[in-house]
Amino acid sequence: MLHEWKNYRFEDIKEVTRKMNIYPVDIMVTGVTGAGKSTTLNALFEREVAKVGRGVDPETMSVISYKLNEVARLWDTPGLGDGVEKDRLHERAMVDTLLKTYTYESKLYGFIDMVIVIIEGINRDMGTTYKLLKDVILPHITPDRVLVAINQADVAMKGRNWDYTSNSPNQELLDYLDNQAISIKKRVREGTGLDIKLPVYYSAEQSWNIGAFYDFIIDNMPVERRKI
Ligand SMILES: Nc1nc2c(ncn2[C@@H]2O[C@H](COP(=O)(O)OP(=O)(O)OP(=O)(O)O)[C@@H](O)[C@H]2O)c(=O)[nH]1
Ligand SMILES: [Mg+2]
Repeated sequence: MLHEWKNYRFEDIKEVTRKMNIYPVDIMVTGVTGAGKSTTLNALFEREVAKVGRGVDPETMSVISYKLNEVARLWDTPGLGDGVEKDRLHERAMVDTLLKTYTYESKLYGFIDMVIVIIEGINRDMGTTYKLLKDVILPHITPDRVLVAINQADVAMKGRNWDYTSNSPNQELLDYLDNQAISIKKRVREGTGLDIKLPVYYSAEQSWNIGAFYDFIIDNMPVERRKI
């Protein structure tokens, strides 16, 4: 089934931006290198806007924004886990983005309205994600504006229990993903002290559950500008 994700729940997002009186809402997409941030953007745009890594090398090297439509803009970021030197640069670029401000009626506001942290379905090591949350994100934006989502649902069990014909998981994989979501929520709390909303899972590569991913974002959009 072909979706027009670009216009998905357009009126709902528009209503949120109308209430906040900002156009568009700015959403920063973060996560360790290879989590699938750029692939996620491409899934939403339904074309290759962001360059995706094809080898073992990380792909995105700077923060780049893409306007999805009149009401939503997405910010792709470079992933951490690419060596000490590069991580430092990438962290700086993300912090700079989170520190971007604008003035409206002589008050100062943060440019980025919300942050999505993308985790891989096969999340071996959560350490880099904790670091991202603790050192980069949480010092600069309040936790209610931070969401965690699980990508690569298709390979969460190393490709097992994914039906490539119907392009969907079987019940066993679904159960596994449900447990993963609960487990990640718990681990994030233990690792960072942050009590996140139960993550949704999806596959950017297979375009599966993109609607749930997008609903998660839309239903948890902030209600006001980000005061600094
Ligand atoms: N199987 C599977 N592979 C995926 C999925 N999403 C992304 N990938 C693959 O993971 C690799 C990395 O994807 P990217 O989108 O470049 O990851 P990124 O998070 O943008 O990485 P950096 O730009 O290095 O931070 C690519 O080979 C993608 O094809 C998914 O849902 N399932
Ligand atoms: Mg990328």
